[in-house]
Amino acid sequence: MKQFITPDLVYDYKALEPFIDEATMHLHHDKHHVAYTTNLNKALEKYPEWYEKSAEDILRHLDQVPEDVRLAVKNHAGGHVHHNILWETMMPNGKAMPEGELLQAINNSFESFENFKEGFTKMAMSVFGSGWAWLSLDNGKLIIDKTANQDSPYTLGYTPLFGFDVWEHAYYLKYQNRRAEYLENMWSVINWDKISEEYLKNK
Ligand code: MN3
Repeated sequence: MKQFITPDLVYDYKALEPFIDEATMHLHHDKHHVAYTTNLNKALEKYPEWYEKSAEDILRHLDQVPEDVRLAVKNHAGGHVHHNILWETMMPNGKAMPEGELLQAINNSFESFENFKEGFTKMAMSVFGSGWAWLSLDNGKLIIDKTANQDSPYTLGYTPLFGFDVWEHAYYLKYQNRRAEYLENMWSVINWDKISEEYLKNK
C-alpha cells in the first residue's frame, strides 16, 4: 500500500547558510515535516483508499474526506504539501528575481518586481500567529494571499507557486522574534527557475 513519504532535501542541510541555518533545516525537515507526513498517514489508516490520491487532490476536495478524520487530514496534508513546496522552491545562491514569462506576469499583476516583493513581505508580516504567505494562481491570475496554520491555497481553489513559512519553527532558532529579518533573507534562497516551471505548467 502506498503511503505518503517525506522527500529528502535535494541540497545539503547547510547549503542555505547563512540565510537559513543548518540546525533549523534539520528541525524543520526531519522533525516538523516528518511529523506532518506521519500524522497524515495515521489519519488515513481507516480509509486506505485515500493513500492513492495525491495530497494536493486531497486538499482540493477536503469536503469529501470522511468527517471523523477531516480536521487531522486538513492539518497534516496541508503541512506535508506546503513543506514539499518550500524545499523545492529554495536553493543555495538563488537568483534575485525570475526571468521570462513569470517576470512579465509579476510585472503585469503587481506593477514591478520590487512592488511584488514588498507586497509579499507585507502579507507575510501580517500573518497573526502561525501560517503562510503565498504566491498563487487563481484561474491563471497571480495573487498574493495568506493562510492560517496549515490551511491550504489548494482548498481555496488556488494553485500555490511558493510560500513563506511564518510558523515560528521556521525561523525562531536563528532569528528569535525577528520575523522581518528572516523574511528579508528568504529572498536570497528562492529557486525562481522551479517557480517559473510551475507557473508555466499551471497558468
Ligand atoms: Mn514549517
